[in-house]
Amino acid sequence: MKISKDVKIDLYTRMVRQRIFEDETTVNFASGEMPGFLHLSQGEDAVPAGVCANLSNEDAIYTTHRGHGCIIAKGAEIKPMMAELFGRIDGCCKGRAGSMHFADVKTGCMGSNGIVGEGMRIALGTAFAQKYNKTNNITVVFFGEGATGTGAFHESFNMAATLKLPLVFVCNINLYAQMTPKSVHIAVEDVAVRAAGYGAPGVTIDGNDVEKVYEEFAKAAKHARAGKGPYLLECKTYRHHGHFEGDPCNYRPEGELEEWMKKDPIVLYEKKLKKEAVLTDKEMQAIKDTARKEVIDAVAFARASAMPEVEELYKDILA
Ligand SMILES: Cc1ncc(C[n+]2csc(CCOP(=O)(O)OP(=O)(O)O)c2C)c(N)n1
Repeated sequence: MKISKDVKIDLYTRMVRQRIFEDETTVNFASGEMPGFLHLSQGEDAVPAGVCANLSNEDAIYTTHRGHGCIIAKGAEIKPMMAELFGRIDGCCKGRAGSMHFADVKTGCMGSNGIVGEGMRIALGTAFAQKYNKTNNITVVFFGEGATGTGAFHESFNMAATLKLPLVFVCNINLYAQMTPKSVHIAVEDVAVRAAGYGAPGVTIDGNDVEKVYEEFAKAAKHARAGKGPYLLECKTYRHHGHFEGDPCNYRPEGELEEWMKKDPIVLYEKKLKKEAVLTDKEMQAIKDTARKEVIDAVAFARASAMPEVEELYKDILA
């Protein structure tokens, strides 16, 4: 597949926006301005970028407690996202959701989920509706390897395969489920092999290579849009931060983070883009500066937004 210059710049921009959003978030969280927990996905940035560059607003995504990157890559506005993290009324969920339960329906971000694996069951409903209404749209559910041991994963995959739903399962292997290494709780080297148990394709790729993710996800999306049912894309990557902000990471072997930092997807892609004369250092810096300004403006927007009134608790409730 020949990837155009515009797409390459788009992939780079999607990664940079995620990274800079989380850089700023870390600082504000540490200063105590943001309530709740924070799980960052820095280091995994190539996966949302490569996947979401293949999607439109009418395609749906579901993500996890570690979902900021996916939502930014899918195109949600930064200001309401930041206000949500600050728990303010101008947040994309009016300050009720916080980091772990973000949603932005107009860009197809149908929900994050703090319950490991449960996004998959909800994604089945969207995928079913897309098929039933003959839309040609697809649903993508992101999750970590920890979720592949849940009943939700197997039940959802089985149902998606049986009903031939347009649902792509994207598994980010970041080597740990909380503090538990993958080797301790998963019996197979590549979880992609599990798709065969449901008669679906399963593919394992380098999740730090954004163009690889883009190309391989394009195949998965084509499969799902053609009515052939689910697809499992396993992306091997690493999270630079701890499981949550404040995690001392004392379970990581010495030198592991340093080895993975050499494979930082943004740094790798910058080298490639420069070598191919797609972008100069100055142009890449300009993309970063734009992203940083956007995030700094979003922090000011969030700080200026009011806290929700108590009555807000009783609105938007369906019974
Ligand atoms: C059903 C359920 N069990 C346990 C937890 C506690 N928990 C929160 S995150 C997590 C690990 C998730 O690991 P993984 O799915 O690999 O995602 P990652 O955090 O690596 O992105 C666990 C066990 C939970 N939130 N939900």
